[in-house]
Amino acid sequence: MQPPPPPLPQPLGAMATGAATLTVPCSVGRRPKRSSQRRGSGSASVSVRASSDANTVTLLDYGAGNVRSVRNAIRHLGFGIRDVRSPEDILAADRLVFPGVGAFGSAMDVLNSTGMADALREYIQRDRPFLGICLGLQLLFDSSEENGPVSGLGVIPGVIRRFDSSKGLIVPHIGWNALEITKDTQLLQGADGHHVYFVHSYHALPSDANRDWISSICNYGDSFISSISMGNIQAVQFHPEKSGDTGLSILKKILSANPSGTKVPARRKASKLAKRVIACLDVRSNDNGDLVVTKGDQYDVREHTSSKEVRNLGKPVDLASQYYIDGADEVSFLNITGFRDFPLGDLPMLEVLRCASEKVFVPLTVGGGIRDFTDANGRYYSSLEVASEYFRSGADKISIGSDAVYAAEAFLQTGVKTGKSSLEQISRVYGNQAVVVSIDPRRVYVNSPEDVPFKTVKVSSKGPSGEEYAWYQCTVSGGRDSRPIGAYELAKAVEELGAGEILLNCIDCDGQGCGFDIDLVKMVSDAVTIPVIASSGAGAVEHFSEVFEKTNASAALAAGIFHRKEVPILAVKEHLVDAGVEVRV
Ligand code: 1PR
Repeated sequence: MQPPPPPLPQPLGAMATGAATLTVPCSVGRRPKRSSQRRGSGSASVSVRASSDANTVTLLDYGAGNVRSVRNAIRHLGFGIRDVRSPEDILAADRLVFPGVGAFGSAMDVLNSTGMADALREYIQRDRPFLGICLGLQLLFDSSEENGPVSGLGVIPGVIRRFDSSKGLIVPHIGWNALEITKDTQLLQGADGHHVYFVHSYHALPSDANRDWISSICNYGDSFISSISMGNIQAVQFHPEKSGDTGLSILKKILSANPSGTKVPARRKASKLAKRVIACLDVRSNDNGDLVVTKGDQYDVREHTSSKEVRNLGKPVDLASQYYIDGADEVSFLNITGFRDFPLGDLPMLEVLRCASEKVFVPLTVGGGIRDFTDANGRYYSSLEVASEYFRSGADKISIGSDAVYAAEAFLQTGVKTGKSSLEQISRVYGNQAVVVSIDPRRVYVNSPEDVPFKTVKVSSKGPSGEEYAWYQCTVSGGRDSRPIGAYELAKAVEELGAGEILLNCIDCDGQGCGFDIDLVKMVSDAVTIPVIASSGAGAVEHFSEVFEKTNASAALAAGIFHRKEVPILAVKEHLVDAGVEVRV
């Protein structure tokens, strides 16, 4: 499927538009062969036209996903943005940022059909300042096996391949890794020994043919290329705009670039993928109509007083910003009444997202109400439109709850992937790494696995009547309705349908502070090869180390203990380090 069309041209507003002539080195038209020669060294100089505003960055956004995070980070660093509207804008750029998003094939279709592929090749061959991010790195290579093989820009030798999940590797690779820096470059100085954020299923492999380009590698199953650097051409597989202070400092160096300076960095080994600690904000309107962060006990968010008000634990943007400063690896917003309110009618929620994305430079996930919808005037909105609005407003990932349960039930009944479910549509356009499925199961004790047609576990603590087994029944509408499907069956089905990650709640444990449901988390995280986020029940730092030691969870999420300031995020991280669990500190 094609991505949405390129964005409408943005007015340049007050940005400087004057052009000047700059002299730049040139090594036009050649891919370096096998030397350590930098592009431009010893080459002739040519004059090219470029804008005169040293504080303006030209951004290539072809409209296939969330570029808002990159925009926010660039603005946060004090730069203005000029959008590319034509191939000529690429050639006139002073510094070009290309945050490729979406799938490789769709991106190349857009670049080829708009003439931007040729302009990009020429810009790069002129050794003009360039930063590719994520897919913006991959597109520089010869080709990709994603939707293909599909030819890329052909600047760097090599084929982009999928991580191999056949031996149990969790794919997508989502999370924080430290890099092994292999080239003397000032630009990665800030990354030395620090974790940066990755989210991708495909990767570029180092080879003799592309060795001269590589500035750092990373390990995830295989060694893969995490950044390239050649003259003024930089590209990173990670997301500097979502890598906290470390990422912002790298981005700043690249944008204010004097990339020719060199420094010999310490060579550290690439780290293992760090376990993530996620802060979750359940958001809804209170009875006065104000959007507040709330928190339930087993999903009941009303005070146990005569007023029965919705519990108010703070303002969404303030809390999200604080958690970013405190070291959260991700922040999730769950619009918990989204199942009954139409999210695009919930403009305050979109505004919350916009404001949070200007202050939070780690990944933001938003969920609630993602489904097809017909409004009171009979206008139909597809789930893809709802998700797109969330992405445009600053979400890096969206999370689907109820609608994923219905899609999984239908898939398990028929065995047919219709391609029409919200899950399938959104992951096809935005990539499965951008789609989380949030599961809200409730424990149901049974005496024997034969009692139910669902996967059971032998429970660590017996049920009220001495039952030794349990299955975990999925619910929809915030736990209000139970469905005939288990968490295990749901997790496997949504993985097939295109989910990139599972947010695994547990209604029994929610808000209880007694620890995660280890039986549940183990069952689900052993069953799938996509990352599982353990959620519900954290009450102490030890609960985090327990879930990482006893299960295959990639991340642990908590809400109440952070909102009530009972346990700071830093204390969780310090405890995990002491327990030998790799985390981003
Ligand atoms: O069904 O697609 O509209 O999505 C609705 C989303 O809202 C789902 O992700 C669902 O989990 C969430 N949701 C709905 N009702 C509630 C509620 O609490 N009444 N919140 C709700 C789910 C669970 C976690 C919570 C953890 C950690 N909240 O997000 O933050 O349990 O809490 P703790 O650390 O305090 O134990 P759709």
